[in-house]
Amino acid sequence: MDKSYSEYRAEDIQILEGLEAVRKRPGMYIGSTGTRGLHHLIFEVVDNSIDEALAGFCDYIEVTIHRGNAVTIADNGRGIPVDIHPQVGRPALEVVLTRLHAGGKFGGTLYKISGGLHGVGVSVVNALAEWMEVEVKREGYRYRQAFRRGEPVSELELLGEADDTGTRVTFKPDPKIFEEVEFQYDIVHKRLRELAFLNAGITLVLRDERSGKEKVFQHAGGIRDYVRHLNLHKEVLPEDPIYIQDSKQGIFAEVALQYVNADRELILSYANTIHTVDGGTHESGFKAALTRTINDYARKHNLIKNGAFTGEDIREGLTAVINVKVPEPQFEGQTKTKLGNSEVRGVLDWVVSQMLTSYLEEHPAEARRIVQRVILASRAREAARRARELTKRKNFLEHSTLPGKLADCASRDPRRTELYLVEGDSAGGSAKQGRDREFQAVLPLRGKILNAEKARRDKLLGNEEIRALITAIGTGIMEDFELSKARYHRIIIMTDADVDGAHIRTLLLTFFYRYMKPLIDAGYVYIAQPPLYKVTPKKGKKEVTYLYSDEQLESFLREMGRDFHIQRYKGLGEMNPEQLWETTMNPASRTMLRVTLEDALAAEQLFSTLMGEQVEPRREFIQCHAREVRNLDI
Ligand code: 0RA
Repeated sequence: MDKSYSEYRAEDIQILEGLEAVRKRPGMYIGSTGTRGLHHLIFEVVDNSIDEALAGFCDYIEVTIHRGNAVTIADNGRGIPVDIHPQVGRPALEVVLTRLHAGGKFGGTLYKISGGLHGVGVSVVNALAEWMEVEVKREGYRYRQAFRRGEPVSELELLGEADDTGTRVTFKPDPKIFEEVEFQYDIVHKRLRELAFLNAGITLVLRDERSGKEKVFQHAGGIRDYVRHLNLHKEVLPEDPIYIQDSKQGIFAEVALQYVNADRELILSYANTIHTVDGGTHESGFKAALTRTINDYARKHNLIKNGAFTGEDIREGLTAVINVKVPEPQFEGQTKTKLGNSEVRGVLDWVVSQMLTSYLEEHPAEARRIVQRVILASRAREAARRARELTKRKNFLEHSTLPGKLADCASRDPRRTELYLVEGDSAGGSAKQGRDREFQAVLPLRGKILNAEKARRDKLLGNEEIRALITAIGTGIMEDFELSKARYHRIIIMTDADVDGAHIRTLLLTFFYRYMKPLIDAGYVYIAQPPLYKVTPKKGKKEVTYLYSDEQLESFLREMGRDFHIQRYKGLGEMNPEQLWETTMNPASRTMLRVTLEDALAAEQLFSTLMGEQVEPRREFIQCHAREVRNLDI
């Protein structure tokens, strides 16, 4: 890209301290040394490339996962500077890679991605890499330097001439630091797609040399495309998402929104590309403006008699993505996922009021339909409230006795207790025998009956399986939901590793997402990870090993080299109670996945596609995935 903008001088880089601190306490810098921290290494480097893009110097970023788990991040930004740093007397590249430094000082980037877990610097990645190699093209030349565990192992070398610019970082995570060094395609995929939505105009490419998978992310429509993607295969209003964008007081703000025919509300907010899971001032400014603007419009056009719509009525069925760029973001809360800058609230409120008012005035047909939707939501809420008071629904949810199929646990302390949702009666039997009945409860569910689940609430409550589930969990659903009434703080979905199992998991996640969303927000929902394989040596001591993925099996066989008998589990029913306990239920030895809102949302989207009103997307999906589905069911 254009070199004439390079205003950076080496003395801009502030030096703080060496990297021993990072290797001593990696968690302090990257959050954890588990899967999350591992992937953070990639995202840290990508964030640096995104910073180049935000500063206007980069529009292409490529991530390659190599065999053996090294990874390359390449961009076409200005390239890390290579001139000699005046204080240190070393090339700036070496300084950037070997010293912790203060962010926000380089090259006059307007919106640096910093705060939260991000923004710790490429040097942190270097420190936690077994080895790293950095190649830079800058000012007509190509350079290279290599490192090991954060220390340079070569001088900065001049490799030759170059007619473009960019940075290419390749590293292998240090197995001495990380418990797990296998990069997961899906995690990287998710983040790169998100970054492509948040930065319209940038092309991100993901390549996985282990599997040959490759994906290009490029969304000219930015967050409008994001909203379309979230609402895929749903009935939407308006046809094109409403898009709002403006800059005020150095703060850039954009919002895209659209309604769907459902009763959930989905607002995703971002600040400097960080997903602010706990919201913050950008979200509250947006909500305030949305409520006021819709009420003002309805009043002005005599669509509302007296009173006002509540924010909840107005947000029913809403999908919105909020994206702000703030020069000095403050992230609050334990997980640093809440935007704190108070000036942002006013900016969002102003920008959204102004532009949404214009939109409504200029699109009277859409505006009327939106208000009508809100009126329906408001009436439904009112009717539901009255019905609740009059009928036995509340009684049913609160006082009905526990379902007969539930094998409850002895403890009544929800912080300790777990509920296993198990597919089918036979696996249910093994789980009941294998569990620790002190704190583990088991509820067997029958897949076929669950299949009758329909979006309508009354139908839903008529379903016996669903009723058993609701009473066992104890929280009630939707407006009646009360987290404090949860009878278990871990609700664990345990299904077979086949198509039916995947189907039931999708159904359950969709149900939780639509009717008990706070349960997911609270982190109470888990997916059990039963082993896929049991291997026993053919000769010698018959020591049994359980393996949980194809990758694990492969590396186990590669390392051990001996002859093994391999059994692939087709279902939970093939394990006896002791095996099920040891491999999947025993807290001391099991692994579980905690379900995130994104996981549940993805399940809900899959469910809409498969079960929704629209036939065409379902046919397409089944045709597209027929092969994978067959492969799954071995
Ligand atoms: C320090 C200063 C400048 C850019 C960078 C570092 C930089 C780091 C990375 C990491 C991956 N890709 C990157 N691209 C750039 C500013 C350079 C200037 O002002 O010319």
